[in-house]
Amino acid sequence: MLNAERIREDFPILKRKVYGKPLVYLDNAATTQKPRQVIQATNDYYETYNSNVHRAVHRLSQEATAAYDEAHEKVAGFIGAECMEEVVFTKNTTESINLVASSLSQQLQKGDEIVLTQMEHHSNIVPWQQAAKRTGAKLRFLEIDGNGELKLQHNSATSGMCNRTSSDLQLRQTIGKKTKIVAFTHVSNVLGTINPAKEIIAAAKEIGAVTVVDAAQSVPHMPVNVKELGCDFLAFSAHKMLGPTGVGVLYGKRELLEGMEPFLYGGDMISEVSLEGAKWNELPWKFEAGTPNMAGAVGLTAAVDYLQKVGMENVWEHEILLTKLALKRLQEIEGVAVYGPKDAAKRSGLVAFNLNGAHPHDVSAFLDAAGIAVRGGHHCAMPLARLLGTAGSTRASFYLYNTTQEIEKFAEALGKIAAKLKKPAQTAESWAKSDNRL
Ligand code: 7TS
Repeated sequence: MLNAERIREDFPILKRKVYGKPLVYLDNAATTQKPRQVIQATNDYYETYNSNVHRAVHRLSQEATAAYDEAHEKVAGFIGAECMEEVVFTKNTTESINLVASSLSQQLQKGDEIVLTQMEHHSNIVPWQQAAKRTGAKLRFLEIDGNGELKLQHNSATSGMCNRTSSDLQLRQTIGKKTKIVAFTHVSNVLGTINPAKEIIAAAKEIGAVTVVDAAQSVPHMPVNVKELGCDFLAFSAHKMLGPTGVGVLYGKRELLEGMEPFLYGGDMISEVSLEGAKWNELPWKFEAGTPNMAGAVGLTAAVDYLQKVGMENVWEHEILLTKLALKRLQEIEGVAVYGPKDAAKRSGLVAFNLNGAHPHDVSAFLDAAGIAVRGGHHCAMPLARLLGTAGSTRASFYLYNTTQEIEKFAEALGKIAAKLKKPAQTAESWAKSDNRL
């Protein structure tokens, strides 16, 4: 069990006030705040050993190189990768997915299929749309039900096959012989749904498809081990896990990364260049062209250290506690429609909702006036918003430094806003029943 009050001491920004009220920061799915340890590590880098990496022999460059390489080692250990060669640093999750989509698309042909889900962030849709356009491949989507979960558990009565679970069958209706890539979000940034990653990956493996996991909303919040998942690629962002902006991670199985073409070309990603051509550097540098974000990498090391000291099991347990409380309080407010699984065990630490037909931006603005930071809008998942029949939603998302008192404050403020708004609401129940709209 973690001590959120103690943890808050490490986050200078959490002491500030907004409009004279204590800040309640519940926009962690967008980006997280940084502890002093991360800020300090970044400062130390600039104040004492700032230098370019993998280039000069001078002392500063040696120190910067060691710290930059150590960041890869640290991340490899954090996610259970075999070695640092499997950890490529990018700018963010978006760039990590673009890298995979761009490199893998060179192996796609007309008629091949790429399977995504209906709950993807734009970062895990648009790169694949472009890959499909370039190659003639087709996109297919694992569908979601009215509860905001993938439709994997249905039709058990109709399966009629031995040694096959019903979910196996549902997966196999979409993931088939033509599927070359299965790319899906581990946790939805809108619904909070935790997808059955192992099951999806196993189904993809069976037909030899490559798997790409968008872990932007899972790695920061729960223990994630790439070997246990069995995925080929996994992407996430440092800024969503207490680290600096401008650093993303792409995990890739060594043999797959070795067989892929680079994404960007230039300095540091080569081993040899002549006027006629070039040879690529070894992993992971082959995919890290140009001067990287050294200070960001050092900050990421500090962020991983911080999370490991707290313990990812504890982070996760704390978020479940906050989510359960938030769900309970929101359901007590008349006119609130919460999206995603009702069962807190099936979801991560965020809650998206609508209130009395009010625009999410208005709800967010009301909450902002009370010092409560949430996000309103489509959350970069427009296809999902459309499926839900909404223009968007208001989303409160939690992290290790949030407290139960903050959830109470948030619910209390929302209760007051609800009382002001009179229009008839679309309730969670009516939404859940409208499965045919999905
Ligand atoms: N995938 C998921 C599931 C995400 O939630 C996000 C960011 C990304 C990819 C992209 O991450 P980036 O670091 O490359 O931007 N999601 C959000 C959000 O929900 N609100 O702001 C950013």
